[in-house]
Amino acid sequence: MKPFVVSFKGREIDFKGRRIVRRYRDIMGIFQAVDPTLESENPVVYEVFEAPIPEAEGELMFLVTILYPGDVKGEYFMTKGHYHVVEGTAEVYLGLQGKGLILCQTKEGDFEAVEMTPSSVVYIPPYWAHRTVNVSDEPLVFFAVYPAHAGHDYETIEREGFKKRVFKTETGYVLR
Ligand code: PAN
Ligand code: ZN
Repeated sequence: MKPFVVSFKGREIDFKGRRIVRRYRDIMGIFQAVDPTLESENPVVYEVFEAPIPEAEGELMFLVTILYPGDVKGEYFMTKGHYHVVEGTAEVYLGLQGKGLILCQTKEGDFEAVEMTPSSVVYIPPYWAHRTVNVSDEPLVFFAVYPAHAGHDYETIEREGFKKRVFKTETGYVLR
């Protein structure tokens, strides 16, 4: 592979790699309630634009996620969330637009939630599962980079969930 550069502006992102689109019906099981209107409209909840990097040790994968604003009966739109399969791998998120909350937890039961706004850099250490929640009313856009061989374990989170969920209130968000 040779050095390369990609750039993007707003939502016109072409990182030349995979584009992953998650619609409501693909991920509705992660939310506490079911919303029949969303079920019939089936909107895009988030999309991921990856760079064409091989999933090999030594490589760094990078991507941009756009998580749209919205909620399911008060529970904010969020990503599925995962542990890395190679658990000793960290990740860095850089906020570009909107306001997010990154829920992090370990298999030992530790839990942390950190806010991400434009220009803030979030460090997710090895062994911490992570899920992103859009707590704003605009698209949450962020850049991520992690060891390309890390892999994604979604099953553990599907089975066990995160310790807390994030709901909309009149004054902001609340964790329950
Ligand atoms: C992120 C996430 C991305 C989508 O790039 O993969 O935001 O979230 P889910 O993978 O949980 O659906 C990341 O943490 N990659 O390792
Ligand atoms: Zn990750």
